[in-house]
Amino acid sequence: MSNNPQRYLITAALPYANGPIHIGHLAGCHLPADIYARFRRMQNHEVLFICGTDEHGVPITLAARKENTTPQAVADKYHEIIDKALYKFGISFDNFSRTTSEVHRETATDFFLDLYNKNLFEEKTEEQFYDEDNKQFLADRYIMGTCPKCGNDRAYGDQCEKCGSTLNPRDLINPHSTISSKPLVMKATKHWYIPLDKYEGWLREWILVGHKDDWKTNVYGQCKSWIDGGLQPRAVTRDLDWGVPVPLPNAEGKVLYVWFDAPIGYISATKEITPDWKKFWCDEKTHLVHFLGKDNIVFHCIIFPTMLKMHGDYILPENVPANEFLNLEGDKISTSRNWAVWLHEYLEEFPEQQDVLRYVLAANAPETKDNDFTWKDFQDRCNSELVSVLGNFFNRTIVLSQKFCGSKIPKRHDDLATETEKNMWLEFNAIKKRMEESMSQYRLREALAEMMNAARLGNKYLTEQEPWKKAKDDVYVGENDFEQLQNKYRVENCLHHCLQLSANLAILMYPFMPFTAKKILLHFNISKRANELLKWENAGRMDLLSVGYPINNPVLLFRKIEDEEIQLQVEKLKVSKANYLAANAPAKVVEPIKPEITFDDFAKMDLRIGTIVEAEKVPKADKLMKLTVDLGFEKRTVVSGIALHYKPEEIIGQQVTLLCNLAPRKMKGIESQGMILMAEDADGKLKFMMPNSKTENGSGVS
Ligand code: B3M
Ligand code: ZN
Repeated sequence: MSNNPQRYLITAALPYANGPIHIGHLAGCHLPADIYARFRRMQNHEVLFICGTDEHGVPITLAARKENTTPQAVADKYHEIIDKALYKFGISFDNFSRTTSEVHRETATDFFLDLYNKNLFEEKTEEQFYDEDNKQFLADRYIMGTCPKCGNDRAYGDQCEKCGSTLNPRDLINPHSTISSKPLVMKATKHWYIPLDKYEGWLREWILVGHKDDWKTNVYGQCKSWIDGGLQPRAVTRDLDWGVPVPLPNAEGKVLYVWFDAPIGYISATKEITPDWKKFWCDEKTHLVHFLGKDNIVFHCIIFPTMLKMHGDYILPENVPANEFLNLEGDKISTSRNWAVWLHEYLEEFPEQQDVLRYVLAANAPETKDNDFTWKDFQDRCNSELVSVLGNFFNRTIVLSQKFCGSKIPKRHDDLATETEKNMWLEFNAIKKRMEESMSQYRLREALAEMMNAARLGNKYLTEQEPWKKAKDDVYVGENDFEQLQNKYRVENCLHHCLQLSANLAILMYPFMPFTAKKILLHFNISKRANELLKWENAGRMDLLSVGYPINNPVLLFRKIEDEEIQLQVEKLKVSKANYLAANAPAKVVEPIKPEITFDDFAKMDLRIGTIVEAEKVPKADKLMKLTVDLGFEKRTVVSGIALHYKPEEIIGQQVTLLCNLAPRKMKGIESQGMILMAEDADGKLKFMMPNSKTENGSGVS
């Protein structure tokens, strides 16, 4: 394949610049796209890997409102944070652009005008919600009202976050503006639509027939259900003051819909870095591959391709290997709930550990179904796979080579080689082949698992050969002894193979763990030749390292992740959850104050301090506990509803305030001779009312 170089244009979905980036983004598209791009580059193909931030659309304007600043300032801030984080994770974009760039504005404008001039849009005037106070039409997200499905009175025009229903602003009961809080009026407004319905036949042919076998089932399935559900014309303009302006007269206050301009961002980003951009976008020979998460499938498989088709100058994607979602500790990742692992925070807390996260996310990638990221799994995979398999093989190889071969690449002794070495390399080459196969079908997890199998080959070989034993034997044998030399050569031969295998592993791992691959090359003093060495065609070569070349001191490839580190992360998530719940808790209903009483009424109560001396649960009553309270001068039996809050053994010795002259009452057949005073917490927990220091039993309370 490498002697048949192809051209690849690889894109990863443009993250919205309305917040930082988290592991869901990385696992969903940026990492798989990077793995694929690195792999194709290693095969000597011509590759352009494109991304950037999506800086238009309502989410940015909402963030600006929330942060009390301008949309541009929000975009500037998050563009930088996202760019930096992805760069530090080794995501090897050729251009990480932004949709507020001048080139993009021009490109998107021209694209729109091209379709307009060809008379391909439908123009429709429709009544839409209008905020008279602010003199603007409102995007769905700015409209709030009562959800017709669950009654939540804070549902948005596009979705109810309480019950999860997808809504249309017209579904809401009492729709009002989130900006002015006033009710909305209906007003006519004109928009431009792409007639998706007219392209249905073409889409059916292109996707449902043409890509039946090569698109992933999850992607194909989503497209099929969209097409079968009937396609409707779709507006590509909005009434909004943030975005690429609609380039037509009488279109003030209108911009291109963010999902119209964002994918054009791939074209603009290409234009920005090469004057030869047309060879990527307009030549049928280019393999255009879009990486993204499942919520973006319809835009990349149906809407954008229809736009490209309408335009006519552009190629269509060859594949759209979308991933499903990555959840976090069993829950959907959510920016608003701060239920996420933010990349910039990970980098601070696990410095230099980018490859560990890359490995875990790739090994557990949601390629065919939603998957869960847990910190425990992160730790397990790091410690039992990276440290114990890969790191262990490499470290043993280097340490033994230092010890027995004077820190130089030892000679290979083919005369001493057995079937074992031959089979090991045969298997290595088979692994390489299988990896190529998996990679070209976008089954990256499978390819990564094969890479680990190659490391296991090395471990197995080393363990079987036991070079440390052979080397030891040689101490006891005389200088010119034939056996001694043979053993020395066997050790050299074994370590030679292990060292060559290590360098070969660097090649296989490079798409997945580029930092570690380079660290390996550093040990062999060949970092300068990294680019020339890390070529796919070199994998399987037994002469990557030259005999006699020095080996550097061992540095651990991976370190063990300790329980405490994991604990800390889990705690952090718990805090996020608690904070979110506290901030969003429904306002507590305060019980109205009871009717007034006189002092005499109050004075009728005989309240005394006592100590619980016995406690047991009342059988067949979840809430009740039978207590014996010592009042000093006598003991009382009291039945109290605290069994869900305390265990009997916890409250022996607890001082309490007892209302002693309450008429006795039978509960579950037990006579209760008084009542213990309790306070109820905001979260419903019962607490004992008691003196703030130990007080003699029987003391009165007034
Ligand atoms: N910004 C949605 C997202 O971040 C959107 C992707 C655009 S790709 C052209 O999920
Ligand atoms: Zn609802």
